[in-house]
Amino acid sequence: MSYTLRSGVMCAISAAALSICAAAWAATPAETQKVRHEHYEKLGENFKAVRDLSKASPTDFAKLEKAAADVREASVNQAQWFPKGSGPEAGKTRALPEIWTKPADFAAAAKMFEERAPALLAAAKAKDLDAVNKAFREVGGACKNCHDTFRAPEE
Ligand code: ASC
Repeated sequence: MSYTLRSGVMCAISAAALSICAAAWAATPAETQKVRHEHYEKLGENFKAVRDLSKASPTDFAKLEKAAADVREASVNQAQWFPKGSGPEAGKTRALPEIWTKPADFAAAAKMFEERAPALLAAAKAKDLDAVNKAFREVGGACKNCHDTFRAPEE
């Protein structure tokens, strides 16, 4: 369960309620861009935390599992972060127009991450660092796959 605060309303987002909640949620395109940016930045931090924790010796498996769980949660329903109108037309963003002009390809890229993330969490739960490293590389490949087509390079 994740929560998003919009216009003073706490949206409790379950998988079923998500589309309704997400629709109510994006106040302005600029605000959508901002919360999207923060969301993916936090995902990057959690992903790097998984890597760093997997290399620490001894590692903190509770922290590793929490970071992996947050990565997994971020992999679900990514479409919510990309409502129509929140691309470059709405302000400075590295989200490319292809997200909206090639929706099937974008959905496939998002699905790749969603399908690979559970193995990372399972490996962390199992305290299996070899499996964590393998899943980390696979999830990283999904990040890169999407970024190659749908995210502009850093300026
Ligand atoms: C990260 C991060 C990404 C991905 C990507 C994987 O840690 O911030 O965007 O990994 O570089 O290839």
